[in-house]
Amino acid sequence: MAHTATQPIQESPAQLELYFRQMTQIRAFETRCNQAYRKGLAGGYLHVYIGMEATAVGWLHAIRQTYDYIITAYRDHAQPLILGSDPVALMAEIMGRSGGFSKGKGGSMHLYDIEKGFFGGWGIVGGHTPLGAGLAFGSKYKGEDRVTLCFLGDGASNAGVFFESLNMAALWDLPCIFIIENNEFAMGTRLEYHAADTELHKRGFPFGIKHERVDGMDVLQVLSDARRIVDYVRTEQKPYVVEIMNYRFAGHGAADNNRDLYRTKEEEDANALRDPLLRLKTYLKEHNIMNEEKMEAIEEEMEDWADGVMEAAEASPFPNPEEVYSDVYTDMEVEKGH
Ligand SMILES: Cc1ncc(C[n+]2csc(CCOP(=O)(O)OP(=O)(O)O)c2C)c(N)n1
Ligand SMILES: [Mg+2]
Repeated sequence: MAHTATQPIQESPAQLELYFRQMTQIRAFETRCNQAYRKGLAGGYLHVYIGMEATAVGWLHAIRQTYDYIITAYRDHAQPLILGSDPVALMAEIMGRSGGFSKGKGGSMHLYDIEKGFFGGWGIVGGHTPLGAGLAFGSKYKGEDRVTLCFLGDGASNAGVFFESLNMAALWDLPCIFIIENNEFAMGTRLEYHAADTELHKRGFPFGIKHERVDGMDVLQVLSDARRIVDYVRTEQKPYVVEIMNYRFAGHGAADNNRDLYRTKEEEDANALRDPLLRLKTYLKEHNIMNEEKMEAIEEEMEDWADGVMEAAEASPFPNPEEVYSDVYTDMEVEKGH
């Protein structure tokens, strides 16, 4: 989608540079995550966000960071990076080290940073969508004007619990934006094989929830749509269903080595032309905001940064096996009446 007069660019050169830096940073971090998995430095399940960077960057710059709430599924590395969570603690968690956010017991799928308003990182497909509704219920109940962003996948949009969440969100006018990241695949199953109606934003229709399909590859378009929708949800205190069009550049998870079983090289090559980083680079060049040299320097800087993050995370020791049962249950007193 080209930038037209209908999308006035309000971004300053410094903001544009920040979006470019963050998208490049996510890609470098995710590339290291895949490498760590292949080297046996990260176990369990690990899913990267390569190709979807513009979605998280655009949406997270449209909210009040650390005030508004965010929750997502297991493809969860990008959001905390954008929010400024400690990258070494993130990588250490992914590598199962004691310096991680959950002392290495959560792993890649369960990142968390509540101080930043980031509520995870959930592995059960669709299972976090009622939690998203619950976060929005909590803020509304307390009379706050927070907005909750609840990201979920195209596959998750078929889960029964998602429809229950939509019902409650509509019934109670919850300020929750359900952002369906349509990356065209649920593991190795293509969209048209898993969804009876592939226009996933229509999931909002039976509940009377406003819904629309938007582009997820152009960070400036994402920002402009996200700002408009966030503004509506914050002001009206009502839910919204967004279907954001992406493509999953990598395999489902780091262990997916058989992409050729469910898609062709031609399809991958065609989608590579939609690369959100490529698109932003073209924009920055065409508008004389940044030249090729400066962009390359930033890319190199991020590669070095990611190497440093990985090295520092690797230096963190593994948790002591005696701690296997600690922090499993909380002994926190729950205040009565809350
Ligand atoms: C309830 C449940 N069923 C099945 C799985 C196994 N599973 C993990 S990811 C996944 C696909 C989900 O695809 P999508 O929602 O499109 O998210 P994406 O991986 O594309 O981000 C499945 C079926 C699971 N984790 N939870
Ligand atoms: Mg998907």
